Amino acid sequence: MIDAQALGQLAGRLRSARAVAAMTGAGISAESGVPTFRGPDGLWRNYSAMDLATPQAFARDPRLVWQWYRWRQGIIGKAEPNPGHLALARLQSRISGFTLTTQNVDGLHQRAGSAHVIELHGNIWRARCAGGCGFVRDVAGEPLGEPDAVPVCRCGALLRPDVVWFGESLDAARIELAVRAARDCDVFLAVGTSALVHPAAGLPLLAGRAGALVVEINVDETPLTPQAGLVLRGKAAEVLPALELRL
Ligand code: BJW
Ligand code: ZN
Repeated sequence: MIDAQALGQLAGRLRSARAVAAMTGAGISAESGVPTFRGPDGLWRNYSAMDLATPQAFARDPRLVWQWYRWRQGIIGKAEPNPGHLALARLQSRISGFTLTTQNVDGLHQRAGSAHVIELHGNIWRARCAGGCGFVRDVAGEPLGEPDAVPVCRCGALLRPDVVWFGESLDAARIELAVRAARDCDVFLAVGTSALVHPAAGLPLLAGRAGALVVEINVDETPLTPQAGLVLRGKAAEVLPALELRL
């Protein structure tokens, strides 16, 4: 049962807000059938982050890394945006100064109609040169050679998924935009994220310190919970459409 009082309170704050920032994590895509990372059914239960999501892992075994990303592309390719993605896209058109930042690489926000999405951790539908020549290729719906092969850049170096792995810096322009949105907002919505991975996990804290109401929408408690001014326990795909109805 969604907390109706908290929902009403939040709707009121959103109506009077000058700027709103939302940041999503894997939890918003759970209802679309995309696995999250942490938790009982999370990817890190069966796969080691250090073997798959670090530059060292790619240097050691690029084939294994590509197999894992192709497997995830297969799941994401069949997934559809859910009512949570759709509600966020509509919130953007109804609320002025709405900025959406996501840690997800699945592209489901854009498919739901959200515009100017700040993708902090990249996008699984792009590949880029691992050798640093700057080449980036859209790989949506495109077989990258043999299923088990490692795709090669036109410069001869290997291509890699255009995502941000542990130990890698986030794109400076994107994190700068996300920081600005967090600092400038009146309400910050943290949706479906474990709030463990930095620097993304620091954004709601930044917003809170700058005076924003920080709202957590999540099925479970996270390290952010004690810092949140308002907590809506529940599935993003249910809470966000319910919130939209109250606006
Ligand atoms: C639902 C739901 C439903 C379920 N409805 N909710 C400061 C302090 C400590 C460490 C560091 C620090 N600064 C940097 C670091 C190191 C590291 C880090 O943060 N480590 C921590 C884990 C300790 N960060 C980095 O390395 C970053 N780089 C960086 O900072 O560079 C400079 C630097 C380097 C080294 C040292 C210091 C500085 C890069 C991080 C890159 C993260 N990459 C990944 C993979 C991306 C590509 C891919 O997808 O393959 O990004 S890891 C993975 O975690 C992925 C996610 O975007 C990210 C966050 O996960 P998310 O989205 O929160 O998902 P889950 O699964 O964790 O949580 C799901 C949540 O949903 C849960 O809470 C559920 O309850 C909830 N949920 N169903 C609502 N239906
Ligand atoms: Zn190249």
